[in-house]
Amino acid sequence: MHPLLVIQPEIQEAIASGKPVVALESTIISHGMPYPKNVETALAVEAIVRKEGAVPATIALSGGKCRVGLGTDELAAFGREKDVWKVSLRDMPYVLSKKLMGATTVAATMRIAHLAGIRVFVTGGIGGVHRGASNSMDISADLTEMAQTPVAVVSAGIKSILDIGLTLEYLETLGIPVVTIGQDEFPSFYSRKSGYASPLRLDTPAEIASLMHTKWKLGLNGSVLIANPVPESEEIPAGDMEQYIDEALRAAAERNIIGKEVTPFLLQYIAEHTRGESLDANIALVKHNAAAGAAIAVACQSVM
Ligand code: PSU
Ligand code: MN
Repeated sequence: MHPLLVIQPEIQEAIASGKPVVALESTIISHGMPYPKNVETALAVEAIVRKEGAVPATIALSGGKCRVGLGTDELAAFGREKDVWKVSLRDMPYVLSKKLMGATTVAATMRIAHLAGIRVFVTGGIGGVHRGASNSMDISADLTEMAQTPVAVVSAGIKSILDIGLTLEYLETLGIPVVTIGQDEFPSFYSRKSGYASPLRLDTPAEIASLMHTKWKLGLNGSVLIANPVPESEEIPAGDMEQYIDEALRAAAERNIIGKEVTPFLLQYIAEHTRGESLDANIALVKHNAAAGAAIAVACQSVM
């Protein structure tokens, strides 16, 4: 085993015997939702993965190790503590060598999942190309990591705090298949609509598992992005969100928020200014993604 990995025994056993395992990120816990709903959601998501027949593996950094699988107390600490680092690839060497607590983004979680031998990863939304990126050059390392690491990512699409059109172009450049489950339009996180057609559509876990298998069999490295539209009953119309997003972007510009602070700032601003409605939608869609990801991990058993 890799010397920087600590894998919980149950997860290690599942990986070794080819049972379905689903990786989960921790930035969404430490920086994506307020306490205590973040911890409740993380535990509920793990339970859903289990119910669907897969083993959950929440990933984070502590004590100089990449932890694959957190105990309940450790998971709660990542939700409660104030000084947890947000760790993308750039930050991994520092946070590990300093033995700090680090919550992993999509990029860092994928890398660790791959080191551990996990093929399916569930999150809420990925990072992407920010609005105004032609000036700021703010493009998430999630995208470049997805270009090289063979772990499928299940999300509810891309939040329109980002430039969805540019992000889809960038994903095309990087050779990342983008598949939406059950509809032709690419979803935008809180909403089932985005105004952009999904590059691909597949309707069943078996078809998605087969596409993943085919990509990797070809020797094409990198991810498959699977977009799972938020359930209709939980969705917030894209038009309603747009005003909050515009406000949040203006506030970020006024306060000169840059770099890794941008995404957490926007997420928190929007959550506060929609009186919790966006948080409820966020929780619902992550749970929905957990079920979809577990079903895909189960389907992968028959094709991999
Ligand atoms: N987008 C969301 N919710 C999130 C994130 C993104 O809708 O919680 C988090 C994920 O952990 C993602 C990270 O990997 O933000 C991207 O940060 P950045 O834009 O700084 O790369
Ligand atoms: Mn960024």
